[in-house]
Amino acid sequence: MRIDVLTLFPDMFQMPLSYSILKRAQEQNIVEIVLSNIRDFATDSYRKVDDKPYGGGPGMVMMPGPVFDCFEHIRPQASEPGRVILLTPQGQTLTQEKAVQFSAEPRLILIAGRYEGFDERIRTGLGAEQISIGDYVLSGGELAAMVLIDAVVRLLPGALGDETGAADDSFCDGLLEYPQYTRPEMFRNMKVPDILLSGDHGKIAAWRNEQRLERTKQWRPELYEKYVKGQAQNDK
Ligand code: 6GU
Repeated sequence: MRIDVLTLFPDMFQMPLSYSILKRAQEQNIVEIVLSNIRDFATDSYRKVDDKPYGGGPGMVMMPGPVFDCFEHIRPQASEPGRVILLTPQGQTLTQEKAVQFSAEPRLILIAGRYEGFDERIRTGLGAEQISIGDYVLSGGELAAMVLIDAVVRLLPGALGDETGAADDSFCDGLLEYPQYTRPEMFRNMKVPDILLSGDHGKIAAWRNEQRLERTKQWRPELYEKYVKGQAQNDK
């Protein structure tokens, strides 16, 4: 997969991309992440990329020119046109289901905005879909783009050392994970549940399933309701 990121702050991406799974996935050519600085495509001597909104109002708006020029520079760099995604709080919320869909694409083109927003013609003219990472306001789309990249890249074949890894995650079937324990058996008077030490793999699997249901019901009742409805649907 190729992921292009159009941003005013490409340096913000260096740290998260240089550790752990994202680092290894790039080294192994599972993903190629190409950062482009929108400001490199500004045309005036001040390298201006934002301007006052028509009709008045507070703040500054990202100008369409530099974003279009940046986009048209990178688009022909790969044979695939790519799915164009604008990171904005107006977008649909990123879910595991969407991450799975994105992970099946050969190319994503992410556009991270700053300032009060994008000129509307960026969305319409580039045929972009909009994605948010939740109902709160960030100072820009960069952190959201990094969240999306992390969620997507770890799903690519070979990205996790252990191939079963992603299938076990919370949300892959709509339930939270079961509790995990490691050594020591007793820690500050807190003991590992006996069943995990029993060696009875059937009982352990059943216990873990119960725990997943119980925890989801208690902590994320809305996910639990959805899961139960889905199960009822499957039984029909
Ligand atoms: Cl994608 N951008 C901004 N600025 N704030 C957000 C967001 C994105 N997702 C949640 N909050």
